[in-house]
Amino acid sequence: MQVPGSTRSSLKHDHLLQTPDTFIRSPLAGAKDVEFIIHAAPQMGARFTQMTAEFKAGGSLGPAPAQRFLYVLEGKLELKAGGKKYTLAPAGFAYLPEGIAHEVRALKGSRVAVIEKPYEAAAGSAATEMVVGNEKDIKPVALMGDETLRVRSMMADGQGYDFAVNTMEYDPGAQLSMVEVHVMEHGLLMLDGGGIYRLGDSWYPVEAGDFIWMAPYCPQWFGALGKRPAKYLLYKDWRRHPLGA
Ligand code: UGY
Ligand code: MN
Repeated sequence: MQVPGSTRSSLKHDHLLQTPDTFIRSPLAGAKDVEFIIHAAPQMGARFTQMTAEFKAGGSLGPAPAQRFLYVLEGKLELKAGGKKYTLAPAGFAYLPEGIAHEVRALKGSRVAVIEKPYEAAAGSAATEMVVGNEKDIKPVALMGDETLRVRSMMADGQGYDFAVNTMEYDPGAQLSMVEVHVMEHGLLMLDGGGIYRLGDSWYPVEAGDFIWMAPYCPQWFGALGKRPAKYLLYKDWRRHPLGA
């Protein structure tokens, strides 16, 4: 039982650990029958938004204010875009370039990770295109040759794309081989299992359902604990010069 007034959630200048006991749900203009847990937003220093959208059956999203990425955690979505209709089951995902007309409707009660980022055009790079798929169909790549740590990249490859969304799956006992310190920021949703996350100079036990935001240059490391693989969904901005040139 949780001691009243206590939580694992922690906000520091370069990171946020947000655990489900602290989630607050709110509606957003444009969406119908959907409640949003707004995990990361410019209000806390992020340059993107990450939310969990909880749909009632028939619920729908409003227009996107930026590029939009959807990853289905539970349930089933219907996506209409580019004159086509898609059904997204759990682990189904879609990338929608900024400005593309689309409709998103839940075919049953659903939970969906929604990431939105203003597009940063780069001179000489082609416009981005919509991507729709299922993470289960993506071949994993061993991180730095480590077969116990598997990465699946969902976004298309190419200079036009200014962010990535990957899943990272760790066998029990697997760990990042180094403490990373980098210019990219991260939004991270724990999907399965658990372990210890180092963020800055703090070490946190984390488990499925937790959200983490890491600011640029936040020192970060993860080691998986327990008897089942740990898995998380990871956003990062990349491929753009820090000066915006
Ligand atoms: O891609 C990444 O930067 C990743 N290895 N970071 C992380 O898992 N915290
Ligand atoms: Mn990283």
